[in-house]
Amino acid sequence: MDAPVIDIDPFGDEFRRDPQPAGERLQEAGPVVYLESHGIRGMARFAEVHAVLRDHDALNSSGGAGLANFKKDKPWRPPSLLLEADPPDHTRVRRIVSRIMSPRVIESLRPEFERRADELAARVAARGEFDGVAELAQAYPLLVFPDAVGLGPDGRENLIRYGSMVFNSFGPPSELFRQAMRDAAPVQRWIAEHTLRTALSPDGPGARLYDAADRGEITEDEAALLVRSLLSAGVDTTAHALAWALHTFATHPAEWAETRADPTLVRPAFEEVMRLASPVLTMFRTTTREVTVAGTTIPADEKVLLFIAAANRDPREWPDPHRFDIHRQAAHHLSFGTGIHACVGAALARLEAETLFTALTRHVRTLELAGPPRPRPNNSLNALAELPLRAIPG
Ligand code: OVV
Repeated sequence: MDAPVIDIDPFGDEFRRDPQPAGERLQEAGPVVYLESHGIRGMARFAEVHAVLRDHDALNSSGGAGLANFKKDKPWRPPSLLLEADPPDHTRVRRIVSRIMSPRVIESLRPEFERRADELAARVAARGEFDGVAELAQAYPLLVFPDAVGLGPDGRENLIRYGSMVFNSFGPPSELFRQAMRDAAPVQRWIAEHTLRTALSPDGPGARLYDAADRGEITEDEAALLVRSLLSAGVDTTAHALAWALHTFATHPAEWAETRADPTLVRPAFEEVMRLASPVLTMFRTTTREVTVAGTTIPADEKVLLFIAAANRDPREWPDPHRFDIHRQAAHHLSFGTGIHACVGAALARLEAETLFTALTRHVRTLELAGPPRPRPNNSLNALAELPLRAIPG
């Protein structure tokens, strides 16, 4: 073994409670480490995580984005055509989804998002004390995202349940995964039903994917699986990002005051939140051949764990990395990934954040914690279950 051996368990309670000290230990140990808890390699420095995400030939995705190696272990659901696929298959469908989710298409949603955000921000400001997770961070994506995709109004709570299943599945088949999978059948049935043409309004991205099927660019089954990707990755991730943005502003009153005074700071401040508090903690790639990273050789067909959140705080890349600096050039953080698998919904997530926090600058003068935040344990997400907040309107 030519990589330092580390006893950190990236899916254990201690790491989950506070991933930051572990991230620093991993970075100090070297560019590539061996995690004996799961018999895998890991990387937590920005340069190597960035390079590996871009080297999709040597480190692929069809081996799975979680701990399971799809070449050896049967996946719990048919693999995603986006997340868990490689070129050329990936390239073909990614092009279609990218077009349907293009910045121009997403921008057309702005007026409706602004209206919904304003209503919601006014309502919570008037309430004074509220749970930032349930009443804003989850409520807002659940309000706008299913509409934007073309889903009807019923059963939206299934999206949160399903997100939890998907992101817990990226770790070991632990108690956490078993809990997330308890009573999974009705949730999976709801998701499957809502990926069908008949469940989707004729004017949204869902229907546009079925248009591509009608043109013969993809099959009907592929269209359904691509809608499943939107439903898997589109709600939970954004909800946690918004929750961390609320938490960060609530604990940095000077930055909130500055952002209120100049709402053009909302966008850069959100990028800085994404850097500091990436909802995605870790993601895997699988080596397709023997590969040498920063002088360490990794054999073929090995899982490699990328510590995304740690890389975003690597002092080798970010001066004063733990500081929330809304004037920092933060947009090259890795929370949306990078390379061919970079988040295809990033523009939508950014629009949700921009519209919600711009509305909050109009309705909320001060924001503070009204109690301790409660974490939501998850195998790959940095997630909050509850965020008690107090807002003074203004
Ligand atoms: C990025 C991501 C996370 C979870 C699921 C998927 C994608 C998917 O394509 O299903």
